[in-house]
Amino acid sequence: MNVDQIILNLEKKHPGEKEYLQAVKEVLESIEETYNENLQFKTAGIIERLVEPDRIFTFKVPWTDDEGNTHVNLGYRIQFNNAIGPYKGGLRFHPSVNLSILKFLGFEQIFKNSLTTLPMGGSKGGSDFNPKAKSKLEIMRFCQSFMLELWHNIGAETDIPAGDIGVGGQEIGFLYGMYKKLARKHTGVLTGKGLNWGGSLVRPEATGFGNVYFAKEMLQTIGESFKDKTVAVSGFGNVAWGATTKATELGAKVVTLSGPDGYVYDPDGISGEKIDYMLELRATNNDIVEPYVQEFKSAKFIPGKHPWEVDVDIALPCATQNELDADDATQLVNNNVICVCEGANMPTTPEAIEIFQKNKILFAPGKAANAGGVATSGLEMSQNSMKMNWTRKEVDDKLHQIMKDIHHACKIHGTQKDGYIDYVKGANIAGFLKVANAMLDQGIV
Ligand code: NDP
Ligand code: 2IT
Repeated sequence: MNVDQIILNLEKKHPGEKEYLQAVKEVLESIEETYNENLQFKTAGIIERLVEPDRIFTFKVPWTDDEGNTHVNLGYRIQFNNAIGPYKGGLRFHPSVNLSILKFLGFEQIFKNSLTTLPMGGSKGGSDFNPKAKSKLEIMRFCQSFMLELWHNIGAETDIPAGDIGVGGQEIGFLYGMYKKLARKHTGVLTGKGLNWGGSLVRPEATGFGNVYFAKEMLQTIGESFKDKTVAVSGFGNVAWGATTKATELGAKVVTLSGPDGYVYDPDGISGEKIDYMLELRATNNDIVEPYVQEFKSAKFIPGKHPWEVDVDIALPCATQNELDADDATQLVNNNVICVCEGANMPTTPEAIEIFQKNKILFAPGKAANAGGVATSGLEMSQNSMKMNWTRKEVDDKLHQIMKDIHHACKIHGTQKDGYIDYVKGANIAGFLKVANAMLDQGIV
């Protein structure tokens, strides 16, 4: 395999899809050696078949606002690969959504889902709809219109969507209500459902909890723990909330949160009622984090900046892609950060990853370190199939074990000669091998 040539060809075929090409390049670079060692992969065209989605659905989503005006957004579902299980992945509602972003997320999801040890293929979807400042009824009408198109192409055994940026419990409820009405079936077709109608305990906090469980394993490899460490978290959404909660529970002090407007620095630590307030802040449908400093006087707001300039031991980027660049990485390294563990999908730029790895900082990619969310979605699917509910402890224990297993897989495939664990390589190789071998077994399809 010649990675540069493949990327060049893909660039010609899909010009301008920079996030997608970035994600593909990272995976191909990691697996190149493993791939070349197995001639069967080449003969079966595994790479050529993996980098293109099985199919893409694009559709128009018309909806009316509270004043009666009509709006049209674009809707997408990208079914990438179902070699190891039905397509599975979230829906993102954010004005920045485009094909490149959803293709990068869908591609990453294949390897992430493979790492969870559960039988799930990879997909992603969403819309350029902006849920900010919309009324509940506007969001409901949008979700209903979105599902009116999507429902033909999803199902509990074919493709199971869930949440992502801008899609939380409320949106999953509206989407599910419409699916149920159209399909006349009450099945586990979506995950992240409400507890009263098929949801799983721990799913809301699972991505953040899993992220911290993973970081805990990383820290253990150097004889460290979360106890008494300072932590910078970015974002103030679902993942940031779960990560802040669990890191605090393990004895760390989380000192930052961030939004598109800047970041909040709270040297007293973001714990207890402050974590609850984060949820309130998100629920206001407002996209700024600044109001935190009016509520809690210990904090200050730093406009237009990322939290990576703060002197911390651990960094958990939990907002969005490419939010931590080379300058941020240099700053963190200069401040002697020991561990950077991605809660978001691809928040660290390739140049920043290189800086962390050169400096032998513990660094884990999202496809391993944020897999707790989709893993718990997998556990929700199992409970739906069995028509049973596990207790909070049962789900949390399973999640914890899955994160330990993912860490172990990364260690097996990523440990370098000097003992440093290259988690990027480890995650990509472990995730790839399972999918590639399944594809080999199933012939050219
Ligand atoms: P939320 O919508 O709950 O929160 C997203 C956070 O990121 C918000 O603080 C949001 O601010 C901020 N954000 C979004 N887009 C941008 C942007 N372009 N620039 C700056 N900030 C931005 O989403 P989640 O917490 O669910 O998702 C966060 C990350 O975690 C994403 O990368 C997602 O793909 C990933 N992830 C989520 C999982 C889940 O189960 N929910 C599972 C695994 C990964 P605002 O909305 O105000 O712009
Ligand atoms: O990026 C992700 O893994 C998610 N948004 C969660 C997907 C899911 O199906 O639970």
